[in-house]
Amino acid sequence: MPLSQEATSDVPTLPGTHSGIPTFLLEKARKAKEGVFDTRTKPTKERQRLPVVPLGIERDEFMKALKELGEQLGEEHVEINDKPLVDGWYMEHPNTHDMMTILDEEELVASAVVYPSSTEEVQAIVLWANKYRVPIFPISMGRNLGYGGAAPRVRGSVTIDLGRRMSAILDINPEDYTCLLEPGVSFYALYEALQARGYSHMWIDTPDLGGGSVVGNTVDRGVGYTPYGDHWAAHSGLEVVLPTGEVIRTGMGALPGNNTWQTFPYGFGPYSDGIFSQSNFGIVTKMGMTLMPNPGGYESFMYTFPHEADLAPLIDIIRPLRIGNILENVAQLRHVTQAIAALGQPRSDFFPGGDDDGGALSDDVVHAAATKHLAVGDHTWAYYGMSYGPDHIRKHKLALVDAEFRKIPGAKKVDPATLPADDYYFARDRIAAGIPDIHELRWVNWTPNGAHVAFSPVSPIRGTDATALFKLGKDTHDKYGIDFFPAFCVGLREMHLIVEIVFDRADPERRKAAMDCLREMVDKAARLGYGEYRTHLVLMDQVAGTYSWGGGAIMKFNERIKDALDPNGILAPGRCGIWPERYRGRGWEMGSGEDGGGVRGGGWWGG
Ligand code: EUG
Repeated sequence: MPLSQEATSDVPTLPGTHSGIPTFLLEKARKAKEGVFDTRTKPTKERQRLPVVPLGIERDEFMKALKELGEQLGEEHVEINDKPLVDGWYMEHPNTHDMMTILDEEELVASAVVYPSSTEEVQAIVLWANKYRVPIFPISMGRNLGYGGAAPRVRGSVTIDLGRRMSAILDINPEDYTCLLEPGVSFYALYEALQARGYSHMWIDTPDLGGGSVVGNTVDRGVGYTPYGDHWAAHSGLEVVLPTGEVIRTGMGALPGNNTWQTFPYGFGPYSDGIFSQSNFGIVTKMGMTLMPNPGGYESFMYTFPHEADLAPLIDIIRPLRIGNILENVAQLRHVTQAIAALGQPRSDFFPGGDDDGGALSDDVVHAAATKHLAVGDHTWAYYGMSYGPDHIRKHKLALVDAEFRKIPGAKKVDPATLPADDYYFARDRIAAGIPDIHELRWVNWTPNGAHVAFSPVSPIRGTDATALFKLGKDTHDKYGIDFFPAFCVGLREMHLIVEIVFDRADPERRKAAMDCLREMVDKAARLGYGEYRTHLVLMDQVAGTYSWGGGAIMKFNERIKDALDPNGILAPGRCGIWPERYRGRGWEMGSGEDGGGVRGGGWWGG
């Protein structure tokens, strides 16, 4: 089979494109790309597609409307999605659909993509959408992988790709330790800008992969791994285009001539920012972000623990240390199965004789593989943390941690000098120091055409909760023959359990298994009182439905806000389970059902 162009092009770099890789990661990114295309069997369809048209508008009228928009923005900034859907890979990702689709890839596609260059142009697009009643779906960069990527929730929406032409770092303030960003600034780009300006006294906070938009990740309430890991808590000030076209600035941004927009997040009166996170109430065009002072030294540490049952006592040891800030960062406690997957080899490599029985890897196979392939050796849990500050301060904190962690029999502190230079440990080390990486991607090679989708419940930092969620996840994965990759990310008083299901997106049966497994976990977790902190497009209705206290009081409240702010229901209908009035009760919701949650209904409205 000849290699497609997507497989042979070089990895795009910064600053050549706003979404490129920094030069210091280029070699690593090239290797990652090789791994992705080595395990890809899914062909790219060659044929031209008839563009999808959003429901409720005739094809001709829609084409005319797009032409009108092109006259306003410049024709080249309005692209009709009539080309074959190209999945690309992480660094060359599509903005027309979810490259990690869990439904048929044609289900959640855009009809067109538009590229505004300014807040004023975003306003113009919003007014246009109201005029023609066209659903629009804003993305910052579209790298929300595991949660839907760039795909719109309503098929045929017009995607607003904010990032491509709005990727300016509007300000970096070296005295206040703040910055002001447009949606197209990635964690990679922000990191590079600080280095280029010689601002080594300021750190960013980055998620596991650095290619996402800082604005997009933050408004989706994403997480990183320094003490500033709660991105939403670290932001200060938004500029938002409302669904009817007005622009507001939140917090101190409402006061003309202020110099506190990025230093005091609240301003005066109701704190509005919250309703623009995980919502469809507005389009964020600028966001202030705080930066962490370089702590003057840092030191990663890694401990391994031998048994699955160590989880509960370990979590109970972690809780007071974390709340007391002796454990200072959002650390990860990862299961050994994921460590094996993070080697970057396909799972078939770990079966003796390549013999895949169709089920999840057994504990025996996992531990044999760990013994043979992991530099840290066999274990069940690995804790990756970081201590900050000068030597004498770290020494004190690390001694406290060491004494506590060693209460678990068989606990081992890993000596980094024993690890090869490309060990996963060093990626965690960089990330916890605010240096973005691309290492995490390796486990997508676990299956051919590897895609991932997340199950992300939150709980207090308690052994009983960790055990309950672990068991729920493990049992459900076993039932569907899916390997279980749990990682606990420990915030200040809660933890996010992150379970990424890796599946072959070219195989409808494996997609359905992943989908069924997810739906079952969401329901089971809700019955135990656990909810997800964030979710994939196709799970949003279900997850929103679990937040049902008071007869669904919170959703009724959200719907009132939605209807007040977006009377024509044009902005990201269905995002986070919030449907505007004219969509409600017409079969747009996706829930657990016979079809495993495909797009059902999509009811036409007359008039
Ligand atoms: C990860 C972490 C997340 C998330 C999705 C993926 C990392 C996987 C803490 O939040 O939402 C290793």
